[in-house]
Amino acid sequence: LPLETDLRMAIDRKQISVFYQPITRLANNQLAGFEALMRWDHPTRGRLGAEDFIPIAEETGLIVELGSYVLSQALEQAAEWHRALPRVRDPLFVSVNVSSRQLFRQDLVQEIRHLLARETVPRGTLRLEITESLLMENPERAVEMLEWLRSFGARIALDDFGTGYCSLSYLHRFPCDTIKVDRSLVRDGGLTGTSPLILKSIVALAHDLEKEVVAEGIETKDHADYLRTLDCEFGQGFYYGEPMSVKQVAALLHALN
Ligand code: G
Ligand code: G
Ligand code: MN
Ligand code: NA
Repeated sequence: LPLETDLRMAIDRKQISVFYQPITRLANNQLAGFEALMRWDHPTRGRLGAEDFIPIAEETGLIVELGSYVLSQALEQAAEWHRALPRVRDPLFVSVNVSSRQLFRQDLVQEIRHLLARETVPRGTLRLEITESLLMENPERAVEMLEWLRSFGARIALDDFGTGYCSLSYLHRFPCDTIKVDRSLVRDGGLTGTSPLILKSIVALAHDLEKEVVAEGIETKDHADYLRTLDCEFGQGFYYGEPMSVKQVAALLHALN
């Protein structure tokens, strides 16, 4: 497995980087935070997206080390953004994907507690994105972990919501603050068909349960406008911005100042 061998050395060789995709508050079109997304600049294969190597990283357990790296980078960046931006606006949050190999390790809780103590960021800065399939691997343990993580000030986002097989029951079962509606549902939003109704129902249900909603895959102004009419809090997608490097984020924040 050559890719696996390469991946073992990728962090030390500084080939792994974290990109950040903007998440926008729909009500005022203001930048609200970013999702951290791993990238691998492979020496011969070029830049690889997460889907090209996360599965290998999960199989081999390397995801634990990679995940720790992303978490520490993301929090370091968030602290940097807070220093860079004036205090008049809400602090930007950073949303980090977590795999099951990470979540079900005893020391993830300690790790996050230490990171939150090291970087002085406001409560709620760190959001952890967790998929429902991950939660279903061990629901009792997942609930326990999520409660610990929240007690340290991390927020929990249910990722890829609407793609699982019995999504709605999870909203009651798992402690979470935010729901990220999968882009497959947003794609047809505002157009004809059943998707707009499903979107509308998901947002309404989330709000009844006092959870915020991020709509993913916002690619057009129509998508954004439709989600805004539903009072969906946040939008993420190519319409607002692609995942960008640390440098690009810095330039973006500089332009906001
Ligand atoms: O941006 P991209 O197409 O590469 O992301 C594809 C998927 O890979 C994302 O939906 C996300 O679930 C996963 N992913 C991206 N970055 C990370 C990461 O840092 N950790 C984990 N566990 N998954 C990630
Ligand atoms: O699964 P996760 O939701 O964490 O996914 C983030 C992935 O979605 C990344 O791979 C990112 O590149 C991709 N993505 C982000 N915005 C858009 C978009 O507007 N359209 C499409 N097709 N993909 C997007
Ligand atoms: Mn995600
Ligand atoms: Na998602």
